[in-house]
Amino acid sequence: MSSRTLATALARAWRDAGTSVLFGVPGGGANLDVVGAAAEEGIRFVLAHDETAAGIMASTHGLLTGTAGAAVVTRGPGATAAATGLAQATLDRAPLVLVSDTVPERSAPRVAHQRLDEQALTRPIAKWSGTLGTEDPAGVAAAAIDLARRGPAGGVHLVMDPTAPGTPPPPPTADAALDEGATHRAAAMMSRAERPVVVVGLAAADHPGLADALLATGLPVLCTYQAKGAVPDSRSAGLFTGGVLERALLDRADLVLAVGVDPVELIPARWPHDVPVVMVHPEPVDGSWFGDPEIVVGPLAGSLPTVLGDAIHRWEPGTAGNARRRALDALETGGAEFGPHDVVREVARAAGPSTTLTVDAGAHMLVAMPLWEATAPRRVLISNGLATMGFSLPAAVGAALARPGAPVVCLVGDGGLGMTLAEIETVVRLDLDVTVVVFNDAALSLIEIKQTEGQGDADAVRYGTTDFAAIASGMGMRATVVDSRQALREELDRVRTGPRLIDARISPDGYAHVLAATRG
Ligand SMILES: Cc1ncc(C[n+]2csc(CCOP(=O)(O)OP(=O)(O)O)c2C)c(N)n1
Ligand SMILES: [Mg+2]
Repeated sequence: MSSRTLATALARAWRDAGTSVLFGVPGGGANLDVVGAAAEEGIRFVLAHDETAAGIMASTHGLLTGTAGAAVVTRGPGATAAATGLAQATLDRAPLVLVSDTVPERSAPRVAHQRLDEQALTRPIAKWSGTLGTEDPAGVAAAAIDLARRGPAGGVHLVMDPTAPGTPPPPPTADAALDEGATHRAAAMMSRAERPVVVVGLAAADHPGLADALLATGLPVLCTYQAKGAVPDSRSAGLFTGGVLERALLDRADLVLAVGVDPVELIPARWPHDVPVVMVHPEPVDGSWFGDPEIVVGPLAGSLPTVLGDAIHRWEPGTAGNARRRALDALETGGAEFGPHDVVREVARAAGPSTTLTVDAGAHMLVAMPLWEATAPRRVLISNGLATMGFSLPAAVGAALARPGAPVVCLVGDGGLGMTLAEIETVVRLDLDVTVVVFNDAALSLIEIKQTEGQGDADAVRYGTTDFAAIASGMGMRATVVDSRQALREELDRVRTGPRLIDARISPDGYAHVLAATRG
């Protein structure tokens, strides 16, 4: 069998699943076959600069279009460079099918060049890793795509080898049936509670009718980072960070109802609240972070109405709004210098309601996530399960292609942008409406504020100042340096669409306060 035959089987399976864009960095014949076969099936190829970036673009595109993201990389260094992208998809529960070629099994005894055990490499970071080979490639490709999409979604790695039989993915497990006993126990707990707080997590973010159902109860609702907007921010009680930001509200709760909260969203801090917890989840889930919760497994459409019941609870009117405002107040620094709060507020002011925001890992995230108001789920995208730097620019590319005509704002630190800089050219080449805003403090600020005596000095966490505007200009992107709130405002008013970059020279002074107010 030829690699083209395998590529065609995969491209057809992608097409049948609704995939419209393939991302990647080709490295030779077999993976160019994937590019060519995809084109024949009407799937557009988008060339990235880096394999992890290609994976993040693809998984974001898959997440937002409800299909499976598609990425192609070459054997050896292509596969190793894709590792973080694959892990991001897996731990952030985004659907991705990554395909690489390999030194074919038949030539492996004499070819050592670029020969790696690619499946051993990706097995721990993929939802599943297997070979697309001669036995039923169409069936294997379709099953791999299905596996990537099933909740919890994740990254699947297919290694193309036209000389090997291939490995079928594990058969799908049946969707979990509703656990009636647990549903009724949970409903009884809820009806006894006077002040339950609801926490919405990523597995419930897209559940139809969720916001209406929760708001109708009058209960305060917190959303995890990845579920931000599931209940519009203007009506929620704010973010569930797992730290101290929402603690005043949770201290008053006598029950916590976690809806679709995936343990991957929960930071390593200990759960400090000694109240009953009910978890409602579409699939079996590990609840040990919360201690010993009552877990209701099954379709949310079946469990949630019963668990919510119709009891009247005892929260004072305005509780959610007060909790949200208290959290925002706690994050204020009162600093006079141009800082991250100014940047987020100005960019948010200029952004239209259809904007998608992507946020990177770093101290700027701690300001951006609570201050930005989301009106709908999946409008704010962040890597939280892997929490990888270098997420937001490739995610912005994936989001802009998934939502043509709608603007994307990419917030990123100078450290994270340094990791993905070349994708600025991708934004320009594709002429995407992406505004990149870099919080340029020439430092790994989140690490600097955590650094203590005996952990190195400034050299361990600080860079020299980089002129990101000059770099972006060199790649053909409109770009400006701003060093005041006024200058930022003027630039945002002057130019309303991307591709463009704003290099915001901020003071990181307020971050220590923000970290303490968020995490304690
Ligand atoms: C790929 C990767 N490497 C390292 C880290 C650990 N880390 C988390 S935040 C951070 C600093 C980020 O610096 P920058 O992008 O400049 O953002 P800032 O904290 O300054 O806002 C680091 C090193 C990570 N999350 N991901
Ligand atoms: Mg920085």
